[in-house]
Amino acid sequence: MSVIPSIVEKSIIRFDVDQVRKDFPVLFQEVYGKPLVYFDNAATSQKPQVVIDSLKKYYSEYNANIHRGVHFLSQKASQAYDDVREKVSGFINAKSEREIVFVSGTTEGINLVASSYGRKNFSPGDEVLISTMEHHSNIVPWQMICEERGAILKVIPISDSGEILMEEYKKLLNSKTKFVSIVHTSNSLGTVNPVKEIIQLAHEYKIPVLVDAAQAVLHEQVDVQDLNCDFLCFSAHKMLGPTGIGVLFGKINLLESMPPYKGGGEMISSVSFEKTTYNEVPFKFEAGTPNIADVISFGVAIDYLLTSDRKAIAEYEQKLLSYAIKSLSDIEGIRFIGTAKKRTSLVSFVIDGVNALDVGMSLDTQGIAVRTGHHCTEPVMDRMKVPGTIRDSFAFYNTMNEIDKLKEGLIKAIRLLKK
Ligand code: 7TS
Repeated sequence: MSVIPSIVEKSIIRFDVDQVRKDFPVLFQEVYGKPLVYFDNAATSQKPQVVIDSLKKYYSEYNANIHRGVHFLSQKASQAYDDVREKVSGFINAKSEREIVFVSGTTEGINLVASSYGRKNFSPGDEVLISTMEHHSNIVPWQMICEERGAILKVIPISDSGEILMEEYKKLLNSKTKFVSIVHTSNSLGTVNPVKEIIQLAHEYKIPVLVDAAQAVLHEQVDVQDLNCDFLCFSAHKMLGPTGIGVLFGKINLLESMPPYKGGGEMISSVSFEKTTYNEVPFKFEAGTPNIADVISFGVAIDYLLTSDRKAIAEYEQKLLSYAIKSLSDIEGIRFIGTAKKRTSLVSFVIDGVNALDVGMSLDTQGIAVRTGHHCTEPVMDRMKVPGTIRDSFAFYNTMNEIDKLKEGLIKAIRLLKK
């Protein structure tokens, strides 16, 4: 990566965004005759050339199914695939690579835990806690399993600024609570939650906690041992990797206690019509041919991030955030939704008298990609009493100049729409 990795250099911030941008080919194009400004990074990040190249290399040089062929290609693919599990384990500081289950993304990770852990452990009258600011993927799987098991889904309220009300959370914890599932960083408000404290409080009641880290892993170092979370999920495509692959981390004793989620090849130890026995963790949860190519290129994305100066990146992204808040604040009629003290690099807002979708479409014609709507967090929109927001989510390859273009674009859109 183009960020200078030397320890000596790291003591002063030298983050060269122009160099970094060269790693991301998609950024160098025009949309409707305008240079692309990509501000939809919370939906999916762009991919560096090395990640793109690794997919091509796999398919053109060593495509083979893994863990079942004695031949050269299969062994090479198996080794590359297995190496990534170890890499992911190091990336989030898991105790062992056995705690890493490959899934298709955050959504599948949460569904796996809700189905497998929930079906085994929830009984009628038990309570499951989530917060108002969850993505739908951390709401619906819990609703489904609660309905099936007769358990009750309880919701931790949030403040007007979009922060978890910790006193309310404490009041909701009790001996009937069987699980807490909480988002690390909100995709629609930008709030970074005090997850470590949330986990500590739940553990006082011996309640396991799942952390949805989909929006966290690109922007900060997430350490599962430091957090002491029981489960954690994230998606590769939001952290420079390909779509279709993600991670469920689970503490080994919990994963071992859980029944399989899907049946098929790879997840078994032996099969007969009388009795089938299951493979050990994590393979017990990985039925069928896995997403080999995407796992391998996910490993390349992790390497890219690990060889970069993540502290410098985080500081740069916070600068982008401050700059955006400051410069967009003087747009007439703007109201930011989500003003928590600790926030990731995204802004979400509404503008008086104009529809968010119309603004998004107008920005698109100017080459600026933003997201509008409820961002799969409808309860957040209800809580904030807005139908949807305009969301600009930044990554380290974005620039202050692009934020200036966004401001100009917004002013132009408002002028056109208010006519
Ligand atoms: N959790 C959070 C906090 C998210 O932001 C998302 C996706 C998910 C879970 C689901 O991730 P997936 O990879 O399984 O789909 N968020 C968004 C978004 O903000 N815009 O598009 C997808």
